[in-house]
Amino acid sequence: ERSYSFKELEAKWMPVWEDLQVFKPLDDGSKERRYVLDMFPYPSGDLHMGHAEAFAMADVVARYWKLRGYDVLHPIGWDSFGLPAENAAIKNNAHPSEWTYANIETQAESFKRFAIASDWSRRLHTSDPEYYKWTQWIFQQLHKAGLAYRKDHPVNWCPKDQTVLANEQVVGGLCERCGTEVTKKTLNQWYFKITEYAEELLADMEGLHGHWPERVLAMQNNWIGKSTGATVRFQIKEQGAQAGKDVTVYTTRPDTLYGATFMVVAADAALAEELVAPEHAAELDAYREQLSHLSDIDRLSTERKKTGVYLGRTAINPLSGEEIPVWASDYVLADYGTGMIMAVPAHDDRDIEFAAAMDLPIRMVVDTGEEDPAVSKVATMGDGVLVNSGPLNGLPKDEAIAKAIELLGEAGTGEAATNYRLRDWLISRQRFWGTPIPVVHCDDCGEVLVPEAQLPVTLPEDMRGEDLAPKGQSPLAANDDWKNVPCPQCGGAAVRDTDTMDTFVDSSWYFLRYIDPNNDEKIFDSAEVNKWGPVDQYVGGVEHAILHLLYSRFLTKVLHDLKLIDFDEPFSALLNQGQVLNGGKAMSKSLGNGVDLGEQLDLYGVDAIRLTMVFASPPEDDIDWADVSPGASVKFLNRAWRLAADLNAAGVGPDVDYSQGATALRQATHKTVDEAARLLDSQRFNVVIARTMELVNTTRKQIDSGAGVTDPAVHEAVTVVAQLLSLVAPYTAEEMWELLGYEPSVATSSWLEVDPALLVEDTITAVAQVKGKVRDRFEVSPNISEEELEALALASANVQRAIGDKGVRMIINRAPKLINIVPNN
Ligand code: ANZ
Ligand code: ZN
Repeated sequence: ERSYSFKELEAKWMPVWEDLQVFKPLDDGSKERRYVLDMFPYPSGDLHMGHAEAFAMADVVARYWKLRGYDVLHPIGWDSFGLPAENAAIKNNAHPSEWTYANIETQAESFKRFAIASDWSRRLHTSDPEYYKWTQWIFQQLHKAGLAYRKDHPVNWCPKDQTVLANEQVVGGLCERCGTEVTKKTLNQWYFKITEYAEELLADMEGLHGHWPERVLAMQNNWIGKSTGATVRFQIKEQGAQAGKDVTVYTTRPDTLYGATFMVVAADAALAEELVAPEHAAELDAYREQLSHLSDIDRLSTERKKTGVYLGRTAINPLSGEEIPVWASDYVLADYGTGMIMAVPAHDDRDIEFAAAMDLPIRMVVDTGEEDPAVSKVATMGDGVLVNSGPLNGLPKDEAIAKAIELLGEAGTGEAATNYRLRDWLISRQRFWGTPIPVVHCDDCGEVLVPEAQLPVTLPEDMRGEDLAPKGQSPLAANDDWKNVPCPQCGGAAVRDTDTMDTFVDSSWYFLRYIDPNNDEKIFDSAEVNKWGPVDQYVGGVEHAILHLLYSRFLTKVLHDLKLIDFDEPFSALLNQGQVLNGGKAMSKSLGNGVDLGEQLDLYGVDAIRLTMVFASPPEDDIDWADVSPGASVKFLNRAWRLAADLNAAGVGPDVDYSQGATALRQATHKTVDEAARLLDSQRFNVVIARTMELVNTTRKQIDSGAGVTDPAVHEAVTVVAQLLSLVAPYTAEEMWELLGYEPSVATSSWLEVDPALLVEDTITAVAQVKGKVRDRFEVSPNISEEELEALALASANVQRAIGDKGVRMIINRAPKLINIVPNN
């Protein structure tokens, strides 16, 4: 007799699928297209449990849609530029490509073994010149559109990694990668003007509600950080040689103008230097020097004691005419709003701390019913009625805001304004293993784009080991052969830009390239991309809730505006799969609780591991590997497989007439299919597996209870079991499919058409008792006859065992719910 061996099945079916190119889309328009995508992996070592979990979830969607008759695109590739490859190269005196491509091969083999339903012919790697050529092309399109520019800017600098860090890469003042304290350094850097799209990025989230996790939308919303208020111009009082100049502040609370008792300019802003009176200049300089060591996060921390420098100037309040002192401090940021504020200590936390530290006046202008902040030293921020505010007195806060804006407008000293916390995207990196910025700097012509015909600007292949070590500038800057080129415009001596792009640029458009990955004439064929895009279902970790998703949304909008694509949001639906934990904690080297994916696959097989992951919880929840039982999954798969094996042994094939099958089992089968569709559409994958398990049990009972394996309803039920299992356990399902007498592949089979007549009635559970004691249960039709129920009960092995050799004295038949058999004494 045959037995179930996952090892044999894995070896048997993978080559067949590759041969049949099961997951290559038809792409001929004969079927409706669906695009499902996992966030592509970074090639650090082999696949881990987290990859497996994410890819298992996306695969359920891909395989389900295929069964439902869609033409499914589910590509795979690698996000293969980045720092770890460079660090490995420095350590091993190698080129980063060696480590990168070796790891990609390892991962690719693992993905294939893991039976990811991908079209491998579309595979891409962002570090391939064929790919990054188009990343460079995108840079140039942004440049031409005025959306890529350079500026001198104090940037977050990691002194250990010797690189610039984006704000997001500074966590609690420390470098996200190495934990070193971040400092500031002024560099000339490339930026993408994402701020130009702030409003659109915000507004278009409207359409994503219900399709993206709410918390991701909330995080994007906060990151964009829209606020509304007013800009207000104050006049600096004439002093000696210093003429009276205007300064502008941004405030969300123009209603509190009469409570402004001082002004504060960001100490590191150029404006601070402009404003400072000569006798205070030295003090300001010293303060700025200290400041260069602080991160923005520290600066904004409410824990730190407020510090600052009086600039020796006085400003005039445009509404009240009051004269107030001008200070510089680090708690005002140079690059938010206008870099200067009117301080209203009575109603702002940070201002009141500063006022307390510098002994500046506090004046309540909004009466909230709480204690006067001048007394309590606690700012009140709620709604209330205006006091001490001239023409605003008596108005509630909202009306006072409107009135203040109106008065400022009349006086020509201010107007309503909107502000965003979102900053432009700093894309320059002083690292080697990234996409080179396709620009040449010429003394005569300035910034010149490398002509399109000369793209890609490739990375040199002869740099390795120490050549790549960070030295405070890009390693490429030390490579004269690479760097020195004739100016594309005037032919004179010029140098290449030696920075590379943030790897988030590479990953912000890869989903488009998958649609036309081998195009060497264009970034992609727009018509093709419009057929498949946008991605119908994106799957990935919540750690990408902000940056990757925001950058992808931004670039999609830019490409849309450049008329390259006709949609302007990249991902119609997003699923954040949970994490795989062990012992309730994330797996980590330091905790020593890591679970090796390869070992798990060797022990239990791919199908059982995938099944375990999908069955453990709803896809968005974490899984604790300490709580699951892959061994039980193996047993279940064995039981399911056995059904098909039994049918095969009995010679039952798909040619049987299902309409002749036992009604109760047919109802159970059709009900399962009907419910599974709804569950899969709402991503309750774990429940689908529970239902599949129930159908396996019901089918086995039906076989055992009389009609036997030849009942046509059994073949129908097992066909459905194989299809549902194919979503998570493709090897087992494919083998079952063959045992059922079908041609491969189950993945390309069609979803059972539900017969509504079989859905009308639910099955009910009939109980079989022997002498009043429950011995068995069956799922039966509520219309089951007394004879049928009796036959079912007497065929039960459990019932027979209880009767033993005594013979039956009496049967009390209460079909459909109960049958009680009383044996002879
Ligand atoms: C006066 C005022 C009174 C303010 C009050 C608040 C409460 P959001 O919502 O974040 O936009 N601000 C403006 N520019 C700043 C900068 N560069 N650095 C630090 N703080 C700055 O907040 C805007 C508010 O933050 C502004 O409104 C300003 O303080 C402060 F009862 O102005 B407010
Ligand atoms: Zn030139």
